[in-house]
Amino acid sequence: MYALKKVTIAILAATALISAQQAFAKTVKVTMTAQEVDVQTNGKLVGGADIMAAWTFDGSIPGKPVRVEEGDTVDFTLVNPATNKNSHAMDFHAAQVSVLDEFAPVKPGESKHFTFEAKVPGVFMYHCGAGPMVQHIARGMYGVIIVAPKEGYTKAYPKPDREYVLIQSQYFPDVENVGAMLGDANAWKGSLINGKVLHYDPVHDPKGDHDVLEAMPGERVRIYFVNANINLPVALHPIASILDRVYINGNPKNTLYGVQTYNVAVAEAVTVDLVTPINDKAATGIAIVDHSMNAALRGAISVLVSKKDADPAKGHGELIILK
Ligand SMILES: [Cu+2]
Repeated sequence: MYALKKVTIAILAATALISAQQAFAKTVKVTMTAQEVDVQTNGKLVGGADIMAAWTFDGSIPGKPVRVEEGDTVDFTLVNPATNKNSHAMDFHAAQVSVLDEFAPVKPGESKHFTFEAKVPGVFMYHCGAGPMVQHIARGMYGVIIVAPKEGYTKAYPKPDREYVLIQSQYFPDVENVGAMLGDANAWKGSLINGKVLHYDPVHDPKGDHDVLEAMPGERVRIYFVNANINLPVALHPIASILDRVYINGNPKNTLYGVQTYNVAVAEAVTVDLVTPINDKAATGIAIVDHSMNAALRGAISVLVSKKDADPAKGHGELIILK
């Protein structure tokens, strides 16, 4: 009798837990519009042009970050205006659906609606999957979806003081030459970080207008990194620091500690934590680079400045991506 009572209590407790989780799960509406527009890339720095005839989600490279919690339902609509010339599509790496249905191309003048449950926590790429996919990604149609673990912050996944998104991609000046993107190693001229060559690097591009990443001394800075390259892995490395933690695929269940360089595969995303040094005398800098030199010196360097008077807005809200 006693055992039966115990089992009953356990079942009731489990049921209560499940319904509590269901009660917290939300539906998050996300709408994106495919836009074929010119975008500033600073490509001139690596022998291209400053303006790229881009294809984008909502007019910018990358598209906007999508943030949900594990268990949430993403209610997604892709609008492809009649003014566009090409079909576009959406491939969320956080979704487990049908490539032939949800991810199918959408013609100009049409739109596509689908939903999926974000069942797996972590950080995931999204991109346009319309053909030729290589061209749609190279022209800028990608972004990140961050699925926060349902446990929230824990000892294994501490609350960060600031968060930034960095998305790296290969820059091809000739966006029409699909064959070269696939087969000509010299067609690739540099690296874009959040859509621009040396986007956050005033050291190698002193004439540019650079908004560097900022933090205060001793802060935990969490970086959501996506490798949106067409063909090349990224040797993600913080110069003058060590990655305090690497959450493989952004999932706290896959944590590495004290890592100098983490190899990020094409279409992989990873969450890494840096802790800025304590220095009362001067500002300090960390350069987050792709240690593959042909990528670093042609665009893939981002400077994180640690200083007492760091901009309190940076690394929060919409400023997890600096323009
Ligand atoms: Cu597209």
